Amino acid sequence: MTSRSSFLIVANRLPVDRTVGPDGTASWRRSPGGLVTAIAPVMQRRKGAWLGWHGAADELLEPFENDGMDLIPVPLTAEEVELYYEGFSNSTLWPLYHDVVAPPVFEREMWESYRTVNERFAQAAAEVAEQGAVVWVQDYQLQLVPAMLRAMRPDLRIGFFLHIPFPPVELFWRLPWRRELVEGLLGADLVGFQLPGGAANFRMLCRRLLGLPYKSNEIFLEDRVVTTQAFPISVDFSELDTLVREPHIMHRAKEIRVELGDPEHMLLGVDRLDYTKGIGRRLEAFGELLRDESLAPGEAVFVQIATPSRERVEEYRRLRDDIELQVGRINGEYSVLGAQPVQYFHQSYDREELAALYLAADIMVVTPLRDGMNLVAKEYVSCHHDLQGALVLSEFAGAASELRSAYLVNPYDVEGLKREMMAAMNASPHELARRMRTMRRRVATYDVDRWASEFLTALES
Ligand code: GDG
Repeated sequence: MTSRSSFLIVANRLPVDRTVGPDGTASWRRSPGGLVTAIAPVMQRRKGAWLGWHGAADELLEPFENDGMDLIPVPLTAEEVELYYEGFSNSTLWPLYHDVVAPPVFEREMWESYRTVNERFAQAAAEVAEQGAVVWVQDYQLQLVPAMLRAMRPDLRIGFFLHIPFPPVELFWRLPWRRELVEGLLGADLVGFQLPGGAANFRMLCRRLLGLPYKSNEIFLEDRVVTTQAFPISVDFSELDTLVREPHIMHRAKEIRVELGDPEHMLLGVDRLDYTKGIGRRLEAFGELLRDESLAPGEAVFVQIATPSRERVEEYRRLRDDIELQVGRINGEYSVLGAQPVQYFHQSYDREELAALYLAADIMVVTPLRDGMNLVAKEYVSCHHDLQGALVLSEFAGAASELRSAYLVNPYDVEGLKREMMAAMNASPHELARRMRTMRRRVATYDVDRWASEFLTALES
């Protein structure tokens, strides 16, 4: 591999996971998850390098190649995983940026660790970037990197993209380290957000906190201009569209329905097990539909895939217990012999099985309390070339601003949620096709390629 690159992605994680085969040999496999799903195809085409942590604490690894990408591991100690990753990133920033749907913790040693790790990432990027290279920094774990990197390498073109919402000024203001974070981001030439609202929150914050003037989407610093703009992330529409037309996926989708006992309706939820995703709300609504006898057990099955996530963070452990209690209660009350209304899986699936599940489901239920975008909603739409299937979608997901013909819901309003779920189940094929066609057109034209190329064009211009 080359020692220097003209195009660099800097992200908390490398886009691969290590797997150990039955004979004990380790290999790398592309990991699931929003960010990776979105960027890997772009990386392969541009033959760039990707810098990130490889997932094991206290281990130094040499750069390696996988799946056509040069991968440069950045080490983390076990203590840093606890303080920088589980701590400041996922116990402070994550809840704070998601409208405080869980209480953020503010601890100085977490902040110190965040700064140290960000410095290490910036240093590593500075070492491998060619003169004048384009560096694209990803997400909330690395918000200090742009300014640190600029100080080391003023020749670089630096972009930053935030995958999660950027909160209103009043919420961000609570952060004891608010100034450092904003100054960190302002080290970039281009700061990208999922929605125009996030970009507007950021500009407002720069004015209120640092007194910086702005005009339309440009913030004026003493010696440079920082552009802020929305780039709604998307999925690889054509890859999914092709995949679900494969006979073995279509066959598997039919098989899934049979295995579920041939219910009239199959509802599906696919999420990382995260408190922002509103899993409890949708289960509550489904449970009440059974209680009210709007649905009979056996008539509808709710399949909830809850991929294990951040399992060492206290809030996530509590959430798991709550959800599993709720699932147990609903099934205890409403199961009949041979038919369990909620099928819950705390497991990860491969992409093909996931595609078959999307294809099999006639109602996709996506009810986050707050979500930067939500790729699951767009993946579901990409899989329904049959123009059947309904998407029930939270107004608080970024995706709702594009997928206007979904059954839009406020997940805090359980009655509304029940109403829209029933409307989706009772819709005519004609109505479903009308909605699905509009949504597919949007995702097909604004796919992940377009997202990445619009960002990079804006960054390089
Ligand atoms: C963050 C932001 C933003 C899930 N379970 C499995 C699996 N997945 C895949 C889905 C989808 C991805 O993970 C999840 O993406 P989301 O967008 O829904 O949510 P976050 O993980 O919270 O992502 C979000 C995103 O970043 C991108 O910017 O949209 O708002 O929070 O692609 O398919 N994939 C496989 N097996 C699973 O069990 N293979």
